[in-house]
Amino acid sequence: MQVYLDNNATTMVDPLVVEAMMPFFSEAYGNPNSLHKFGTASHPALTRAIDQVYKALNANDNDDIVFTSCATESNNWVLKSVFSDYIVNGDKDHIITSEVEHPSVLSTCKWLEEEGVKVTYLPVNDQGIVEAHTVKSFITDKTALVSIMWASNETGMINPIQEIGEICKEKGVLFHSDAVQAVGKIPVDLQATYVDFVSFSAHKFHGPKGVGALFIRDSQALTPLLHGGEHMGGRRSGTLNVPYIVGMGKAIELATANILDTMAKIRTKRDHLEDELLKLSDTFTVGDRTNRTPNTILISIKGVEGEGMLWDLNNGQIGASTGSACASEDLEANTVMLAIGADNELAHTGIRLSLSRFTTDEEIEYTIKHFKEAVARLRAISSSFAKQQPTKGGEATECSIH
Ligand code: C6P
Repeated sequence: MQVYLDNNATTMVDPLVVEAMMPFFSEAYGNPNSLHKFGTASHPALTRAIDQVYKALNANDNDDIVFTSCATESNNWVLKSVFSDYIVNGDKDHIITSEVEHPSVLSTCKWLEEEGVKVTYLPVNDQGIVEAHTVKSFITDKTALVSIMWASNETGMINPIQEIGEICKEKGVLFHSDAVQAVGKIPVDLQATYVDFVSFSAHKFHGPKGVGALFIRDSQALTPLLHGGEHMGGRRSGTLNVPYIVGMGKAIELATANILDTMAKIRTKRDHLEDELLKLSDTFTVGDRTNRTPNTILISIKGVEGEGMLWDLNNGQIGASTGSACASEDLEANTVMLAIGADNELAHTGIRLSLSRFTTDEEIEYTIKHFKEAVARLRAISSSFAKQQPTKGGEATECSIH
């Protein structure tokens, strides 16, 4: 058996999505900007994809949703263009984000700091949450933008986006949310939530890699990141990636059609897996389950190095991660666990397990068995664990690190 439990890194493309995309590679392959019939042949499918995305997110007709190449591009676009429009060409000088954002936000903020921007990296509480009152306390009349992720890729913890949005609105500050780990996993209603810019990416909800989008409330002005042939109304130049946009539309429709039912099914499997793994002594998971995306577990196993655990799981044909896929090669401690307050040793023991709607009960049972055996094997050879007093079972906790 093979078990893929790294769905926060990327997901399998749903076969129905592949089917929807296929005609646009070798049949209706014209450039949609061409005036001939080869170009216009893709227009109905593009219109449908746009409608699917608007409907899935309950966006308003006045809003703009612009397709990009990935969420990294969407995040770069917002941060760099707010810098250009409101800091270089305005009277602001400050951006607020959090310590636990994805590298596409954090690295861009570091670069902006070199350009003279003041950036505040907000801490998180012991649940890994950015608290709304903390955001409020750092906003000044020089703040141009608040950028806080909707849900964490590492812990799955969901931030109080509604509350933060209301604070930003009241203070007249632009609000961006990286919703890569929220869209397709939990309901995202953009008319019910005040947020100016939202980034998301198709490959996190069973669509293809290489296509993302940026939601822009009320189609407000934002200097383009890519200048060129005036595609997408001049918002983002570059020939439209028709098959991938069609795939994104189909994928978001499938992911959100019965989202509450899908969430409940995934949550049941995730909770069973988590309950079983927490029966191991000296293990805990990060964050309250009720405020977490239903597919995610970040578990810490005292005395077991994350990389060793990944290696053993991989030998058992189970794909998991120690955290964000883009940070998995550097063998550093999990930065989110450090931000929550774990010590360095503990922050090396995090394992992220992320399910999808395709994860089966059999795969969960197989993982429970292999995981427990792997922990026993690795603890037997772990010198740091051997040095500790043996702890009785039942001391495992879900929640925070103290
Ligand atoms: N996180 C993970 O293992 P792209 O691939 O550019 O469309 O998405 C980047 C991205 C942005 N924001 C968040 C919150 C993300 O989780 C990701 C991708 C993967 O956690 C790969 S690093």
